[in-house]
Amino acid sequence: MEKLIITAAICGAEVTKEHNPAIPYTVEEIGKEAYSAYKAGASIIHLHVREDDGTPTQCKDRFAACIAEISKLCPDAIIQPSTGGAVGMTNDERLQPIELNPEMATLDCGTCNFGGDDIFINTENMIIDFAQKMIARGIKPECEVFDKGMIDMAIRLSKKGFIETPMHFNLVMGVNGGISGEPRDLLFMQESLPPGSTFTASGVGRFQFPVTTLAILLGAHVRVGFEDNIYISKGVLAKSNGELVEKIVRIAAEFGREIAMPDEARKILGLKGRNA
Ligand code: KMH
Ligand code: ZN
Repeated sequence: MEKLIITAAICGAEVTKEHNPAIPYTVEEIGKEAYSAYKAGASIIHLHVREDDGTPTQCKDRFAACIAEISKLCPDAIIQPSTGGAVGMTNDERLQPIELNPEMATLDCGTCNFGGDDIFINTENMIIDFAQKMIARGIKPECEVFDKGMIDMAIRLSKKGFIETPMHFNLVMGVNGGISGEPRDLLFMQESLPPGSTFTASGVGRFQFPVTTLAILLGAHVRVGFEDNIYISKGVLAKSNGELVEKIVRIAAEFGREIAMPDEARKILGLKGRNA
């Protein structure tokens, strides 16, 4: 079976220190959390950034500072900025980190409810615009899909040349408004992917470890981290992203799945390496 790529979503835009005091806000805290995940076996850091008070931001300079800090501590890690940002941000705000030419960035492939009154807006024209801007900069998109229809959207847009193939997907399961994270949901999503594509699976909240464990068995890749889940086990807060990654490494070892180093992950995903 292919080696396992572990992505750590270390921060997100929604969770706060009130949920778990270990959520990183400052540049130093973000660097420390990225390092804890990297040291434990994560090769990709999915990155959101915050102001020092925890407010989510897509500010290019803040991304640049966090990327520099992470690169100092984790020299070969793949850093994957979010272009999703936080619910309610404008397109221009969200797109700022791609100006730093990362080797990867997320591309959210559809609109969905996001809990309460929140709607995470990604219209077809927005997706095309984001995708074209990524192609122009040689950035590999990770297609974030929260439901099956978003896979179909990505397939349609790739047929029109807006997303290059083979595509890489992140199946985000268990968002309040997207597909749930039951085993049959993951199998259905996997069956719906176009041949030749790669995928990572993420489970939100209580789905984090069931979804990722099944993904390991299926030969897929996984994402863990505070963005999706703040608990190491039922009712017990995780002390760090590294602790969540360590748990996934233990589970993978039980099934004989080796962990991909960052350069091995680059090969699997067809990345060209860090952009200048
Ligand atoms: N924070 C969510 C609204 C992404 O990173 O591309 C969007 C999100 C997806 O986290
Ligand atoms: Zn994200």
